[in-house]
Amino acid sequence: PNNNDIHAIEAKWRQRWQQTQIYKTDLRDESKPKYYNLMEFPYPSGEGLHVGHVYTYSGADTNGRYRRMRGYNVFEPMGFDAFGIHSENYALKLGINPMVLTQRTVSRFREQMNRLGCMWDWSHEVNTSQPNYYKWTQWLFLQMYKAGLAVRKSAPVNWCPQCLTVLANEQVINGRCERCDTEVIQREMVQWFFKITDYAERLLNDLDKLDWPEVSKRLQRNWIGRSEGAELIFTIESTGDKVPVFTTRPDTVFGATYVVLAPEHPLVDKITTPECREAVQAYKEATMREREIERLSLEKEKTGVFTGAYAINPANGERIPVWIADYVLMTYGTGAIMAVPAHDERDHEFAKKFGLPIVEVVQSPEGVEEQAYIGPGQMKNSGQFDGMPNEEAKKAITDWLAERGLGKHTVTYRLRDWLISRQRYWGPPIPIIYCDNCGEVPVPEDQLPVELPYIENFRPTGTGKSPLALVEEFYKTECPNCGGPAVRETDVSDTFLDSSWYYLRYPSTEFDDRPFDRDITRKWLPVDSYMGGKEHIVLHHLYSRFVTKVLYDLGYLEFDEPFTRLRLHGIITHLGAKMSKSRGNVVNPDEYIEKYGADALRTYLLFMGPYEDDNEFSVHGVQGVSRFLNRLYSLVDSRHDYGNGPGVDMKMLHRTIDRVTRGIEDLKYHTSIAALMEMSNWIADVRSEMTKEQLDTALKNLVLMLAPIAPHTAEELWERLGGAYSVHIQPWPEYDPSQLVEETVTIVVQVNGKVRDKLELPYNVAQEEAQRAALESEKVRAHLDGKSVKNVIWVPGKLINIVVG
Ligand code: ANZ
Ligand code: ZN
Repeated sequence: PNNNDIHAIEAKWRQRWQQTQIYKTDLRDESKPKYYNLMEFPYPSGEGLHVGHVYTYSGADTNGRYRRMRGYNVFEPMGFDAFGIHSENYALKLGINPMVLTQRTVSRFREQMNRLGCMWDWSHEVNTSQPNYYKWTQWLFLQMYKAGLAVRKSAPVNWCPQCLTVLANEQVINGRCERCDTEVIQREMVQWFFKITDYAERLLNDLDKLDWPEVSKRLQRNWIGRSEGAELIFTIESTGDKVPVFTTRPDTVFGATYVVLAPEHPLVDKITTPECREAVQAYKEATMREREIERLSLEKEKTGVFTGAYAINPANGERIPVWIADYVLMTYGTGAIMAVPAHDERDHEFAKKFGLPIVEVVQSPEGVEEQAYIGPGQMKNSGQFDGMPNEEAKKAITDWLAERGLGKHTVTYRLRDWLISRQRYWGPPIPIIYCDNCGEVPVPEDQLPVELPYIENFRPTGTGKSPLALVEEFYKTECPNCGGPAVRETDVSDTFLDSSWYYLRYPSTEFDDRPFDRDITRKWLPVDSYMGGKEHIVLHHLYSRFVTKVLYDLGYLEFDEPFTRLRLHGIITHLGAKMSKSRGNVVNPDEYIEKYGADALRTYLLFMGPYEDDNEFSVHGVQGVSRFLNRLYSLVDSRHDYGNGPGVDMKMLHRTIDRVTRGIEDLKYHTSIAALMEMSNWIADVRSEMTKEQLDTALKNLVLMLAPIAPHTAEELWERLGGAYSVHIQPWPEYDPSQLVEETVTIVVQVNGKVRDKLELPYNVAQEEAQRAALESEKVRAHLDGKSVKNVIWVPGKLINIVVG
């Protein structure tokens, strides 16, 4: 078929699917097992659909269609993450109110998306910027508030001078704003926070029970950043104030020769002596202007000033000076450290610069004058602990100080509380009212939603207040408690709050009186498969897990992890680099759909390489796949001229079913497509020798297996083959294992990575069997010489590597 034919065919089937509502899921169907097939919903930003979106949706939709053919009741919803800075920045650029503009971008997105032929059930669409959705986002805020997990506090926050708003730590990438790449500065402000840190331990431990990629588990672990150590108490000599410090090296406390407070530490002003006041004040102001990553950098020249105060070292009673320095952060540990220049690099550098004493307490091979020694060793200069291995001394010293009330074992997390407030317009107003009599009052649930008003001037004010703070009709209100005059909170909440619970809403969109229905939720959640890109690991995924756990604790949910199985696709590169406007290598999906049809683009994207790896996009590749799909049309259309032969061996069919199935299950879609290509070549080669029935069987199976990947093409070919509507509700083909019994594969056998033999083994041989055969091989045994097997690496159908030692 030519271009026009392809467009006509694809449009025809999309229309038919829509008319027959074939993708509307009966959520109450009890006859089949459920499968909740979730994929990331887009920010409907200005640029329109990106090829990255198409990549996510092609892979996830193929998975959903395949599961459906496997007999599952598949729910595949879609929606729009339409609130937030992405949409608002675009609105600011065009000077159109986001309330108007977002409707436009959403329709445009929906139109573009619909051309992809995914089996989305649009009857459950969510749009986070609609009152019927954000009413429940506000409800979620109130649940957090009631549970004591939403708190208002003054804190240094990341401020983007371009977007004129605060950012969560997760939105600061290398010290720059995630959205606009401007350098982020620190600012002290009163803000709403969610206490995600209360959940740090569970968020960490429960990673073990998830079927998630190792890389996302690792990144989440690092982000949570658990550190085991101790809090030791130093006492300020002049005031008697207790200063707890967090340390991972309590064994080195006898070597603590000074204390450093973060410049923002609340005790600084109190303990600073009059002679030092001026210098301390100047230093504090200079620090305010710095960015966190600079402060933490090892390379940065150390700076700091003496406060004039002294503290008592709890281990040896020595009087040591108290400094302030920017390398100590207020937001980690206790905001204060004991400095041990002999065994910490930064302290060493600092001590050298300011002439502070260096006392070695863990025996080092080369002394500590030139360089800090961070390795293990025997304790010295540490009283009764001398001679003890330092690892042991960590516990012994902490126990000893704890007995005297001067310390305790603790665990600290790098994770910070989730900053919720945004001084912007385009988000759900935070549902809190401030009353002079009653203080902070949550908006009663029956008064939700607190509707976001349409306002002319939606630009960020730059004053640290939301544009809503200029709208009297919005913020002036009555106290729900005492009826007195009161004002509303004028900040809106972070976009990541909107998306932290959207998967709970999809199945329950029909309910206006509850965020998610208990029965439907019990049936449909947790999500069976979640697919998306790699950019959301420490933001969206972590927040979603947190929200789920809180709702579980509050009794609203019966599970405490939202996404049972998570899979992340790789990045698409083009002309050797990650796509970006500045490089001019952005692939516009519309262009390819226009030229070759949606199926060709879908199929090509999945054919590029392993779905979870980064892959290079090539124009020739799309053309090649388009030719393959065209060849299928001729195979089908010319079938009446063939199939008059005596019959052929049909092993190829069975082998293909097996390969395609495994490819889809393992997200190696490219191998499934390669198998389909090989099978189509085989049909072309042997169709003269086939019987009518064989040719028909081969073609029908080919089309069935193509259906999840190229849904329009398969539907059209299925109809031409006389199949009943629709190909997408047919059962997935099963191969006959007995057909593959005499088939063999060549398995390469390695010992410690070196090839020692090649064995012809039955097709689909299992690991145990291959291992047994390998260990029986003479050539292999010659290299084992009695050593014991440490590990076996098995690549099904290809290779077995026996690791001995
Ligand atoms: C004394 C000490 C001696 C330390 C030594 C290290 C080595 P992680 O592993 O990242 O958790 N620290 C504690 N709070 C800090 C803050 N707010 N800002 C900057 N640094 C801080 O790091 C824990 C170590 O980082 C702590 O252990 C403390 O220095 C420092 F030989 O205490 B240590
Ligand atoms: Zn009141």
